[in-house]
Amino acid sequence: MTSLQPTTAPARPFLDWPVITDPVGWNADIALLGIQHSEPYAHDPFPNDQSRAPDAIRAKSESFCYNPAHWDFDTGSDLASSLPPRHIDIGNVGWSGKGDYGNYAAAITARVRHFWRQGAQIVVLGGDHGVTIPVVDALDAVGEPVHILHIDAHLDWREEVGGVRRGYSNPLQWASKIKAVSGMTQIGLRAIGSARRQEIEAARSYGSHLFSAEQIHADGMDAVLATIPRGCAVYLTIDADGLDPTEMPAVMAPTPGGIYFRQLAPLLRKVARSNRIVGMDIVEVAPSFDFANGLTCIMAGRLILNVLSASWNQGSTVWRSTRN
Ligand SMILES: [Mn+2]
Repeated sequence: MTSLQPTTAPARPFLDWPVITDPVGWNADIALLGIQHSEPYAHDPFPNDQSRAPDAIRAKSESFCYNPAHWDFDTGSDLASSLPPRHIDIGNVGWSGKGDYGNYAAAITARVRHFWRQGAQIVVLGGDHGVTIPVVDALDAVGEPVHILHIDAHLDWREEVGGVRRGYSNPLQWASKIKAVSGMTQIGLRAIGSARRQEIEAARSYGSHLFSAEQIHADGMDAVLATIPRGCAVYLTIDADGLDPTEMPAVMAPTPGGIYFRQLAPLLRKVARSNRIVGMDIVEVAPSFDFANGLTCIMAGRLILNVLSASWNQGSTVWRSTRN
């Protein structure tokens, strides 16, 4: 078994959370972790822009949560009294790009497994979408079946690209092979990505529920919600390009026609109140393009806070009942 290694302290913490990089102190109800790299494809630069996102999102903390004691109208609560006392920022895990990617990935999986064994909720700041892979590899530690809710313009169902299986085009295909994953809902799909006819057919034959962004604009989120078994544990993976680029412009693949915050935030709060969201990631934020007041990082922060607050505040019992 891999022994837990310390992480690297971020430039500043997420909100005002305690930063604990030493595994000795890793006891938490909520643990936030930056994961900077996935397995790189030969055609991409290393490190990529998304590897800077964990600290770029943290740096906007005051913009997405001016004061945790103040009222949050999104969630009808204040964050400070909603969250359980033990919420920590455990820093970042990075990789030099040299040596064995598998060792780096295994160390991430061990860290996440540690927190899931404690019954904690995990929040991951990516990184590109490949960072989801070592996280979902730890889902066995949740101890019950987990449904994956995926927001993305793209299907991300490639088995391999140029021989690489753990990059940003692979995460949902990878997750579909994991025993603890009991089902999948993928929303926001549109335009053209790495998926071909064979990947669409593979996702459908697996039983993944696919919703294009257009379907959601026409029919709303009720049909999406109906595909998530009530009471089932959920892992949430948000690719920033699933949102409309007018709201999350700083992504590598800006794609018109995306999901809006006003559609996604209420869906996530509903899921968080009826299902235990055991973990979430937000990936593919590209800070170099975040010209408009850091809007993309602010959106990322607001989505996280909507999930955390709805998961833990007084109106919700799914997490508090596991703690009482
Ligand atoms: Mn993706």
